[in-house]
Amino acid sequence: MRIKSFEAANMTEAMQLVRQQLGGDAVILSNYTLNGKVFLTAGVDETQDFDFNKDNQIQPIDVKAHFNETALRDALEYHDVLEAVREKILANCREVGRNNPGMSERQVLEVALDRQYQFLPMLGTESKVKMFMGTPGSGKSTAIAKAATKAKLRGNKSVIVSTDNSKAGANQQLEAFAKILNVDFFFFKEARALYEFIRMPPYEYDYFFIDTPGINPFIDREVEKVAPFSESIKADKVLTMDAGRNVRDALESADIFAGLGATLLMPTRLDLTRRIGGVITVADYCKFSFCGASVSSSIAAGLAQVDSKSLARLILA
Ligand SMILES: Nc1nc2c(ncn2[C@@H]2O[C@H](COP(=O)(O)OP(=O)(O)OP(=O)(O)O)[C@@H](O)[C@H]2O)c(=O)[nH]1
Ligand SMILES: [Mg+2]
Repeated sequence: MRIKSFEAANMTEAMQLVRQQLGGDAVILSNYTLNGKVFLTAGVDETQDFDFNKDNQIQPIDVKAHFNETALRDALEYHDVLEAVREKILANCREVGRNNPGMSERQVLEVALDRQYQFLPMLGTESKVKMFMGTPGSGKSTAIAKAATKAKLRGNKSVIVSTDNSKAGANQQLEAFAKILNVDFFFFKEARALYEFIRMPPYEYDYFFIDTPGINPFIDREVEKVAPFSESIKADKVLTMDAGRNVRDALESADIFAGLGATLLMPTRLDLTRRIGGVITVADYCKFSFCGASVSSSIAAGLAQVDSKSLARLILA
């Protein structure tokens, strides 16, 4: 086993270094972003898999004897999961398969995904303040409408807040929706006003759903439209991401939203998507927890829950 740490300007560059120095089989062990730089630790297993027996002696294990890795590898390749993440999932699968020789590929994958990813219900995340961010048209407002509907159905009181003053009529859709749902609606142009509103006690709302302008994360001045709002408050920050985006674009884009504070991932347009490699890769690299998914443009359809079972089903479909 060789382990090496890398420092690079961005994730793409870091991945190039990993490939150059450790080869295509390298697995990412950890990564984080600090002051805009990516720090990443990767490793490569050049011999065999090992397991520790009771006597703490190392014994080689014939991993192929236990389950059919090829089927899982083929599925992950079909979905275009980035190599390093694919290998990490397969390594987890091997270990699960080793410990549970009777398990099917699907069961092995489910357990492996459960180890590798975190899954939270949309309304059950840590903070009652939920801020949605993403590229234009990625489904932020639709997701808010769906979440607010669910909250309403559960008897919770929520408020919808827009901070989107970047395009004409941006708020009309959400405001009209809030009216239909009989939910309070506010619009704040300035981060300061949002901050004052959120911190104003006593909280009479069970949930605050905050919409932000859709931005191109590759343009700094667009990022600056969301940054002050994100920095001004503590919230669960949700990245809505079109599930069908190609994996490398998705990763570079998501990395910037992670820099803006996003820790939760909500894949959208799953109904229009066959290959979810972007989603799987992004969640692993950026250490996002899944918090539901959008599988329809219809608000009545609500948000779908994402867990290891549904993710495994999508991968093996
Ligand atoms: N098929 C499908 N359409 C969706 C889904 N989510 C959103 N849409 C549609 O995608 C379009 C954009 O959705 P919005 O919710 O307005 O996206 P947004 O991120 O708020 O867009 P901006 O505010 O313009 O940045 C709308 O036509 C939605 O109906 C989904 O899961 N599936
Ligand atoms: Mg919107």
